[in-house]
Amino acid sequence: MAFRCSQTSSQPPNTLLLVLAIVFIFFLFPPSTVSLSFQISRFDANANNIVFEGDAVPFDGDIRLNRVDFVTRVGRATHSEHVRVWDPSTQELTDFTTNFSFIIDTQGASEGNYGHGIVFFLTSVDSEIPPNTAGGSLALLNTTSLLSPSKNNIIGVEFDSFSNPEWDPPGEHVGFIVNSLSSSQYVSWNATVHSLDVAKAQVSYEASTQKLNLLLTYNTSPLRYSVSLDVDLRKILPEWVKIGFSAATGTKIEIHQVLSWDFSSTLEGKEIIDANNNTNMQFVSRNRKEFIINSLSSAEYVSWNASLHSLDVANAQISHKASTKKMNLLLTYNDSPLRYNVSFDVDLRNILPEWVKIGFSAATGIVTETNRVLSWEFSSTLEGKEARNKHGNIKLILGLVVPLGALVAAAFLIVWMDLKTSKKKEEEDPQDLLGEMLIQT
Ligand SMILES: [Ca+2]
Repeated sequence: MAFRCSQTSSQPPNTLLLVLAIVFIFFLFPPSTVSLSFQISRFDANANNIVFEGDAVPFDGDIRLNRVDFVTRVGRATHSEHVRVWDPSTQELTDFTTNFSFIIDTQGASEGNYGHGIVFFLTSVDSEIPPNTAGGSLALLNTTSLLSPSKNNIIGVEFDSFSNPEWDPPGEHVGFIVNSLSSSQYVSWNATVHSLDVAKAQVSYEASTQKLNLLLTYNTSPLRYSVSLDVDLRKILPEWVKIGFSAATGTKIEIHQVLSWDFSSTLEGKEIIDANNNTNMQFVSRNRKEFIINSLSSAEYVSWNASLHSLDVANAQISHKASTKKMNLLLTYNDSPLRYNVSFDVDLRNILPEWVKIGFSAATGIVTETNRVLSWEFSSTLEGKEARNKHGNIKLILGLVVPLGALVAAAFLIVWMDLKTSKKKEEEDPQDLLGEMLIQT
């Protein structure tokens, strides 16, 4: 009632009408979808178009994929935008072409004493570096995922500088890998011959012939490497993929750097993604790395020897007292009188978020041991109910959709009211027709 009164008693809000009409038209005709195309001649440290995982970092305008001050490292750099490979409703495939330049520096090591190479890959958008993928696994597939190749959804162009007898052909090679670390097609190649030389790779896919092609040339060498693979990408990849580079070192190392990268594909489409989720993924990865670096040095410790207690059952008690902010460890053994006691002053509020997960981790390296947990109990005192939101993304979308729906409905109502008013006014004053003109456009 009050609304009607104000409309009839004042001038129509023409500016508001214009804004609401634009909002309405935007939702009726969203911006057209486009295929992916980009050209990067320099990887700026502040740019947000590349997602870095593991060791990978921007480095003087390049991407450095691995650290070389430690062994067995992994790194990945992928583009923040995804590529539509095929359309499930029409079965249409994309064409794409990508050019990138890179350097592998074997640091003067002799053949067989450097490794393990770079891969340009296309894979599922939610793929992150799997655990245990240093060395010949090239930060892509581990011994678990290799057992189920049909679940992997990955195609890679590998520049493999170390021949792993478990899955590689003899000698270094460049070629294609499909859901596996074994090359589907390859040619022999040698990283020592081209160490520090700028490699220029072109990888292209032609939808009409279903051929994937690699051409590799070098700035200061006449050598050229060319490999092709017949592959129907629809049988390997999902509709949308992420693209990028991975590299790994093992006990043999080398430097992997990507200098430039361009890409273009033809198939259009609009991916429904939650941009916030991607940002979080990147944040978590970076945090994870930092956390590992910060925690590998013991804050407090006592000497202890695993071989003294091998196969003996260890009983560990870890407690935290809020009043003293002390964390205590008491470690005893079933068959030994030795006891280990460590205390650590720590304000957990400075280290941990409100809610945490608790558990155990273990790892083996090139030397191994067996680690087993036999029993576990836990109790804490602080009460509270964790606001777990498994459908956070959906709620976010709903949270936006409802007000937008209300906005569009309000736009309709106001425009309709204004039309009524304008028509009424037109009978009295035919000059003021803005509201009606907006309706006609
Ligand atoms: Ca290899």
